[in-house]
Amino acid sequence: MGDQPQRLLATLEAAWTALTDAYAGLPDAALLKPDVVDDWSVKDILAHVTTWEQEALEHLPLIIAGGTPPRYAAQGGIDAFNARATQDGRRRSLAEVLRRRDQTHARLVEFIRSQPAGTFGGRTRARRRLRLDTYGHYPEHTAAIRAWREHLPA
Ligand code: NI
Repeated sequence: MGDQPQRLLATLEAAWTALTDAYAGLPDAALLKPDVVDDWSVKDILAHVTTWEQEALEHLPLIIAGGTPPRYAAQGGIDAFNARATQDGRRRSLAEVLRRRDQTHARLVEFIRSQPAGTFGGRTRARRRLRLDTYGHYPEHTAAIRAWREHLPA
């Protein structure tokens, strides 16, 4: 492992911690409340974030190998993909969503660690895809949870 993954992992973990801090301490019932963003609950958001980490894990090996993953347009577009994934998430219990969150994130970190130095260099397609699916994605949802939480009754 080279030094580049260490900095990348620090960036990833800082964004991840900000996300987990945003809902830390909320009771389970609050995690299930809709309307954090549109009709999504925190649970829906976490399932969504996990879906995109899974997408990164699925497609990064091909991108690293120089290939091009299938476009979401072929599946009806990103919005349709997200809507299907949200429905899938709603069929899972909160406990399962949280377990998948932890397992998927751990797999992602392990995957990054396992790659040779330079794999995620600044201008690589692999870095761009990783950013879009993970530490560039979490903050949008972190901010939404924080804004919602400020208006929760104490
Ligand atoms: Ni999102």
